[in-house]
Amino acid sequence: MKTPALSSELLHKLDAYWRAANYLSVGQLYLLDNPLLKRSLEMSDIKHMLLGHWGTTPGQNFIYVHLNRVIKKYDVDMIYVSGPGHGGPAVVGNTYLEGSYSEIYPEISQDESGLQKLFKQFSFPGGIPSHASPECPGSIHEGGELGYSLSHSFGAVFDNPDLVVACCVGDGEAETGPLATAWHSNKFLNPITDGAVLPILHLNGYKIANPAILARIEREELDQLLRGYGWTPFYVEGDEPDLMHAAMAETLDVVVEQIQRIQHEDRVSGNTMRPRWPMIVLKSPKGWTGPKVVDGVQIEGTFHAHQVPLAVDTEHPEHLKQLEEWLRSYRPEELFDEQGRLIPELAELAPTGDRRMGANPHANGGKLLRDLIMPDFRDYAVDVPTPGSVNAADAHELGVFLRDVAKLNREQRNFRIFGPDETLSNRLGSVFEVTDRQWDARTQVNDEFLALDGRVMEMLSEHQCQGWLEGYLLTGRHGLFNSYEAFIHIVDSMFNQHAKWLKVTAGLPWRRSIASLNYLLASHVWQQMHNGFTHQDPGFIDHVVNKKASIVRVYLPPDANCLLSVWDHCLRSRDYVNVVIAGKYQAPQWLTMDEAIEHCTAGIGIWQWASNDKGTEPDVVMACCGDVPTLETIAAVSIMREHLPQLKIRVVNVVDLMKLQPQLEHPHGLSDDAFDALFTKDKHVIFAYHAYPWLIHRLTYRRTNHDNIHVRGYKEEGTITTPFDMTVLNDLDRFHLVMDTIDRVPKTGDAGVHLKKQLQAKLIEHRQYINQHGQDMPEIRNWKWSTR
Ligand SMILES: Cc1ncc(C[n+]2csc(CCOP(=O)(O)OP(=O)(O)O)c2C)c(N)n1
Ligand SMILES: [Mg+2]
Repeated sequence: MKTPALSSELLHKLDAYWRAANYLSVGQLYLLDNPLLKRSLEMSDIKHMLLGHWGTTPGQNFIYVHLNRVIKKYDVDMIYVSGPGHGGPAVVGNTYLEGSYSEIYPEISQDESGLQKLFKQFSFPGGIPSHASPECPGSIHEGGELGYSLSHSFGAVFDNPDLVVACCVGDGEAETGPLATAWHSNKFLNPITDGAVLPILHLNGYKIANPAILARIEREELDQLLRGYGWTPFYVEGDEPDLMHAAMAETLDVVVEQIQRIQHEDRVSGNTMRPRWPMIVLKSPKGWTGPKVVDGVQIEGTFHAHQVPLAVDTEHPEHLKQLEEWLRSYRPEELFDEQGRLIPELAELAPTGDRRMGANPHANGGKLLRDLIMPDFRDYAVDVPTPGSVNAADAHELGVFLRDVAKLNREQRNFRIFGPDETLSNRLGSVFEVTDRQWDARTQVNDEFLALDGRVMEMLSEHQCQGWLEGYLLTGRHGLFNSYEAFIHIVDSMFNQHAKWLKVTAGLPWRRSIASLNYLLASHVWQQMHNGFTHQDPGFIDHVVNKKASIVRVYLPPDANCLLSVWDHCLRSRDYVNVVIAGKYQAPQWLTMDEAIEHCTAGIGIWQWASNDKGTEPDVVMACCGDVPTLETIAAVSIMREHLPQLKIRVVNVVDLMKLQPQLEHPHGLSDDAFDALFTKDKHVIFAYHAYPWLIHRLTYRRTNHDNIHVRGYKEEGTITTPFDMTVLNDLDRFHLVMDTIDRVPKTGDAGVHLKKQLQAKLIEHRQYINQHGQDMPEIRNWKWSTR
C-alpha cells in the first residue's frame, strides 16, 4: 500500500498552520487591538469600517499552506498568483507567517505589537489595500480586476525553466473573456525551456452575489471543458478539514511529480508531444470555517460569505460575541506563544530563504533583470541624402533592428515579441530570419515560422499578449507588444492596471525597477486600406495620457530613423509604459540619423530645412505630430512656399507628445518659455495631429498661445479609400492645411484667395480621380519635397 502523503502528525500541524492563517485573516478584517485575544473582545477592539473579503480567503490560505509543503518536499522554485486577489488577507497573512513580510516591513514584527499593526493596517487609511497589491511581497498580480491570473502566470514561466507558478483561478474569474481563453496558453509553452503553471481552479461556488457557472455544470461537463483545453484535472473536494488536508496533499504530490516527470521526459528523453499538464480543481465552501449562520441567514458555503460576513458595530452588539467565538475557533493560544510569535513547530513548516513565496526573487523581477544586449541602432540608419528624397517603410526598418535584438539576446533568453497575429502584417517580418513563433500545438507542412522554441508569441487574444508580456516583464525580462492601433483598446483596462501597478511600486523602495511595457502600434488609423472604418481608431493615446505622468510616454516618430532612435530608448528604459505609433508603408524619410537622434532627444523641434522664417518671427507655425500628418504638413508647406513666397513659415515637429504638457504636469513637459519660443506667443499654429484633435487642446490649454492653436486630426471619418483620401475626409490633407492658413493669416492676401480657389478645385479633381481610378492622383502619389 502507498504511504499517505501526510502522516497524522504532519496533517495536524498543517491544519494548525492553516488555522493560524485563517486567524490572521479574520484579525485583519476586524481587529484594531487585542490581537491575541488575551482578554475578551470589546467594541473598541473592532475597526469602525469593516472592509475586505472573507469568502475566498480560507480557500487561498488552504492552498498556500499546502504549496509550502510541496515547495519544501520537492525543493520547488514556486511563486503564487492569486486570481481573486481580493483575498489579500490570505497572501498578507501567509507572507507574515513565513517571515518574508516582516523582513520587508520590520515594523510589522513577528510579535504581539507587530500582529496588532498587521491587523490594523489592512484596509485602513495609511495602511495597505485589501488585494494582493504591489505592497504584498511575493505578488506579481494584484487581482483587483479579475481575469488575468493565468496570463500573468504563463508570462512569468516563459524562459524560466525551473519556475512553477501556482495560480489560483476564481470560479467567477473563470467566466471572464481573458481567463476563458488563457487556458490555451499551454499550446505556447515549451516544456524544455519554459517552466510550468499549475492552475488551481477554486470552485467555491460563488461570485459576489451569484453562483459561478463552472460550479453549476455537471462534473462531466467541467471535466470535458478542462480536458478540451488540454489540461488533466485532479479534483479535491469537500469541507471536512482533515479529509481535505489528506486529499490536497496527496493530489499536490501527484501533480508536482507529474510536472517534474513531463519536464524530465521532454528535457532528457527528447519527447516532443505536447504534454497534457496537470491542474487542480479545489471545491471547498465559500467562507469555509467562518460563521455558518448570521441572523438566521446561511453564510458559509453561500455568496453571503463574499465580503465581511458579520457586521460588528453598535447596531449589532450581539455579533461581537459571535466574532469572538469565530476567532477563538482557530485556537490562537495553541498557535502563537505569549509574545505573539508563531510557535516553532509550525514556523518550521514554511520554506526558508528565497524558497518562501514572499521572498522569491521572481516576484520582484527587477532583482533578476539583466540589461538587453543592444545593437547600435545607428547601424540601421536609412540613408537620407536630402529630406524627402528617399522612401522607406518605417516598421520594416525597425523590424531589422528588432531582429538583431532578438539575435543578440538569444543566449540570455530575456527578450520576446508579443502580438495577436500581426508581426508579419505590421512589417516586422525580418525577425523571422533569426527566430520563430513559439508554438506547441500540431504543425503541418505549409506552416511558416512555427517552432517549439521562438522569441515571437502570437495568439489572437490581445488579452493574452498583454497578460503574458506583463508577467514576463514583472519577472525581470524585456519585451514589446505589437498590435493594430484600433484594437489595442481591447486591453485598455489591462494597461490601466499595469500603469497603476507601476505607480504604486515606484513608491516601494524594495521593489526593483523592471523593464518598461512597450507598445508598437503600427497599422495605424491612416493606413487601413484593406480594412476601413472598423480599423480606424487612434483613441488609445487619449486613454493612456490619463495615467500618471511619471509612468506614461507617447512617441510618434515621423520617419524610420526617428523610430529607431525612439526604440533604442524604449528598450533601455525602466518602469514606464511607452506607446509608439509608426507607419508600415513606404513613405518619405526626412532626417539623417544624426538629425533624428538630435530631434528625438529633444522630443520636439523646428525643422529648419522646411521653414523659411530664419532669424525672424514667423507668420504661421505649421506643427505636425505623426508620420502621415507630417507628410501632409510638409506637402502643404511646399505648396505655400511656391505660391505664397512672402509668407514666413515655421515647421515644428513633435515626436514626444508629452512635450506639449506644462513642465509641472509631466516630466517631459516644456517650460512655458521654451514652448513660446517654438509656437510663438501670438501667431496662428496649424497643428496636424495623428489622432483625435481634442487631445492637443487638452495638453496645451494653459499655454500662452493656446487660443491660436488650430488642430486638425482624425474626426471619425473613415472607410476603405485611398491613403490620401483618408486625410481629405478628415480635413487633414495638405490642401486643407493650406486653406486653413489662408483663412487665418491675412498676410496671404489676394494671392491666398486665388490659391484657395485652386485648391478647392484640386479637392474636387481628387474626388473624381479616385472614384474613377481607385487610386490617388499621380501628383499625390509621386509628390516629393522640394523648395523652389
Ligand atoms: C473584471 C472584474 N469585474 C468585476 C469585478 C467585481 N468583482 C469583485 S470580486 C467578484 C466575484 C469574484 O468571484 P470569484 O472569482 O469566484 O472569486 P471568489 O469566489 O474566490 O471571491 C467580482 C464580480 C472585478 N473585480 N473585476
Ligand atoms: Mg468563487
